[in-house]
Amino acid sequence: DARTDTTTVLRFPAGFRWGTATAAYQIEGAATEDGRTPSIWDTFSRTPGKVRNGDTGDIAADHYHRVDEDVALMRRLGVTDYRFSIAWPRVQPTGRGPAVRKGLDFYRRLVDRLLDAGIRPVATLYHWDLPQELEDAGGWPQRETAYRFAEYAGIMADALGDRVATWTTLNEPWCAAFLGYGNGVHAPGRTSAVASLRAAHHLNLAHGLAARTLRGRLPGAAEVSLTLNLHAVRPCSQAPEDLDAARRIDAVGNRIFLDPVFHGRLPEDLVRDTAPVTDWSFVADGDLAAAAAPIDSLGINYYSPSVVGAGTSESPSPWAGAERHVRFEPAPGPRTAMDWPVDADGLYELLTRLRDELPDVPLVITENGAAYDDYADPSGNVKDPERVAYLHAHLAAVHRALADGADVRGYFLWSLLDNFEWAYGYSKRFGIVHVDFATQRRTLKDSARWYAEVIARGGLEGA
Ligand code: PNW
Repeated sequence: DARTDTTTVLRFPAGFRWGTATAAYQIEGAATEDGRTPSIWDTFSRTPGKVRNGDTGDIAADHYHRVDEDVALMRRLGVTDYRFSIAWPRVQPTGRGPAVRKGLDFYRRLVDRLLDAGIRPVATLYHWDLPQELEDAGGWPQRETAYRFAEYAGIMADALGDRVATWTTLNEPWCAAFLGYGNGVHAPGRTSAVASLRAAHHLNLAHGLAARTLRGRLPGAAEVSLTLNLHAVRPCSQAPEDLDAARRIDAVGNRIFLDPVFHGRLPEDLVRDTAPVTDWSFVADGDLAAAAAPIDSLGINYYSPSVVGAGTSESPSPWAGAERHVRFEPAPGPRTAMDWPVDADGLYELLTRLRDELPDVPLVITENGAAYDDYADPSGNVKDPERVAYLHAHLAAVHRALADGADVRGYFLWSLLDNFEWAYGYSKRFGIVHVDFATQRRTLKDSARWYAEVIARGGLEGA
C-alpha cells in the first residue's frame, strides 16, 4: 500500500535499461595474447611521462581471463544490459584484412555468457584503441582510417550480429579527436589543431559508413547507435562575449558531431571560428550525407558541466579555433577525485536540450559515474558514500528529465570495475566493484549494493 510507505519512489518506466559500462583497454589486459597487436594506447602508455606512474593496460583488471567471474558479478547486481567495447587490434591486428579467430572467440564467449545470464550485450566498436599500424599510416586525420573502420564494423557484424542487441560505432569521438590530436593528453598524443579537426571529420565519416554497413548486415532487431560526450556548457554571465564563448564551445564540442550525424551539415559558425586553422577542404562531396546515416538512438556520456567566459585557454588546447576566445572557470561546489564538479543539473539541461533539438531520437545515458577513493570498514565492507550520493543525484536528474518529456531509454553506470583511467592510470577508481590490482580480487562496494537495489526496485528512493 503506497500510503503506508514512508518513502516515495522515483519510479522509472517499465523496460528502462539498467546497465554498467566498461571499455576494452581499461579492463582486458592480455595485451599481447592471441595475436593482439599494439594499439595507440599501448604505445602511448609505454611512452614515459604520458600516463601517471607509468601505468599501462598490459594487465589492467585481467578481464580477458575473468569473463565468467565478471559476468557472474553483473548477474548478482541484476543489470539488464552490459556495455563493453571490442579491441580492434584483437580482431584485426593491422587494421586491415581478415579477422583473427581467437580475437573473435573472446568476444563470442563474452556475448554467450551475457546471453546465458539474461543480460543484453551492448557493444562499442571503437573506444579509442586504434591499431598502431593505422596510426603509423596517418591515423584519424587520414581519410583512409574511416574506410578501414567501416570494414572492421562489417567483420564484427558478420561475427556477432545475430547476438548483440545494440552496436555503438564510436565512443566519444570528441576525446579521440581533441584529446588525442589536439592537446595530446590522450593517445596518440599529437598536438595539432588542424589534425584534431581532420580527425573529428573522419570520425564522423567513419561513424556514418559503419552505421550503413551495420544496418545492411544486421538482423532487423539490432540497434545502431553512437555515443557522444556532449558538453553541458554554461556562460559565466549574460555578457555578449561570455555568451559567445559558450557558443564556440558548443560548436566545437557538441554541434561538430550533432550537425553532421543528425542533419548532414557542418555548423556554419564552426567553419567561421576555425577559418584561421583550416578551410575544411578535406571534407569531400557526400561525406556529410554519409555521416548522417540513420541510427536508432544517441548515447550520452555525462560527468560534469563546463562554465566558460571570454578569455584564453591553456596551450596546447583541445579547443581548435576557440582557444584564444574561451576561458574555463572553476565551477563552485563539491568535486570528485578527478576534480570534476558534481552538478546533476547539467545532465538535466543536456537531456532536455536534446528533447527539444532531436525530438525523434531515443536517448541512452551510456556513461555516468564518479571517481572517489573508497575505504574498508572494520568488517571489510567497501564504503563509497560520495559515489552513492553522486549516482543518486544524477539518476534523480534523469527521472526529472523523463517526467519533462525526454525520451531516455536506459542508464549505464561507469564503471562496473575499477580500471585503467587513461592518462591517470590506476590512480582513479570509477568502479562500483573494487579491484585489488595486486591479486585481481573483486569486492562489491556499497554503491554496487545500492545500484542493485535501485534496479530491483525499478527506481530511486526519494525523501
Ligand atoms: C570517458 N575529458 O572519458 C570515457 O568514455 C571512459 O573511458 C572514461 O573512463 C570515463 O569517461 C571517465 O573519465 C573521458 O577530459 C575522459 O573531458 C576525459 C574527458 C571526458 C571523458
